[in-house]
Amino acid sequence: MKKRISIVGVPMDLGQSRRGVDMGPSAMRYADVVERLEKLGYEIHDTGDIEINRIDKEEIQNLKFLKAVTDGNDRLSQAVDKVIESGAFPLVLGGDHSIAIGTLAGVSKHYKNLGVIWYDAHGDLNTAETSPSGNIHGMPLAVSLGIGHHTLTNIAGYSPKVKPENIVMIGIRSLDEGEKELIRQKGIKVYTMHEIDRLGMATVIEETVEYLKSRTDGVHLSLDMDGLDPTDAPGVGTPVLGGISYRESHLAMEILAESEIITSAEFVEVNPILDERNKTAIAAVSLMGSLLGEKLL
Ligand code: 4U7
Ligand code: MN
Ligand code: MN
Ligand code: MN
Repeated sequence: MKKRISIVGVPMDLGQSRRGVDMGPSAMRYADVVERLEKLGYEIHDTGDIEINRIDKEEIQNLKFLKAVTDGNDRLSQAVDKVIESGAFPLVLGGDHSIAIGTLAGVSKHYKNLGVIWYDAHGDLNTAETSPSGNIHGMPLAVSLGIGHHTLTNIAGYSPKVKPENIVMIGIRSLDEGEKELIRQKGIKVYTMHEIDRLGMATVIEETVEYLKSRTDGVHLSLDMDGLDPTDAPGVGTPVLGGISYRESHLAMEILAESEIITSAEFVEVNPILDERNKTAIAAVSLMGSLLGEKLL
């Protein structure tokens, strides 16, 4: 039987303050995600988009749009849960990174020891107390560790979703003070840009695979397109100079494909309004191709 992939679109833009990232799923579909993955021999089921409530501005305790973000993630977690139960590989298209809360809530139910690769310029380890912005897209990894507002941590009815020792962060170059503290306190494994420059991406990913293989029974890839350098991925809301190149990212995806450890993935923060001729969506789809086995020859 053909291997199956189910695509779940999440037009979420309320986890941050720059409108347009809700059009990310459309931009990646326009960049031929379905056709590209079908060419690799997969059976693709595009399940469409999760409903996100368009509500007025709402801020509770430095958590912007808490209710709408919670509701959307609740629906997303159920959709992802269903995909895994159907036996397909969940491929989630964002939307801002607050959607990792729902994706991980749906995925981690199915694994005792879920591994997470967090590919991002940022740590996304803030809480309402440490966040300088109140934007929930800066909090999903903390929430998944069980740290944060209870409506977010309790999505799907259990917490935490991930253990700190099962996380590897890659591409990090912008951390707030509270995030640095949490990383040290929890002993989370991090490859900042410094380590990527020193070791090279091949070694970073090989070490990551080695580390996660032995301790996890599934690995989720959460890929924030701002992990890439803004020259290669300009269509993101919070760009940070000095990022991972397009080529290094492809190499990373190719090594992950060979490793066969990835059991679910999400590609987030594509904002077509800020993009240049859909460049960031095209890059994202190209990375999905490599992650799922596309070869140059
Ligand atoms: B993204 C930030 F302060 N840390 O919390 C915050 F720098 O999902 C940015 O990685 C968060 O894009 C970026 O607002 C969240 C800020
Ligand atoms: Mn289930
Ligand atoms: Mn992020
Ligand atoms: Mn980011």
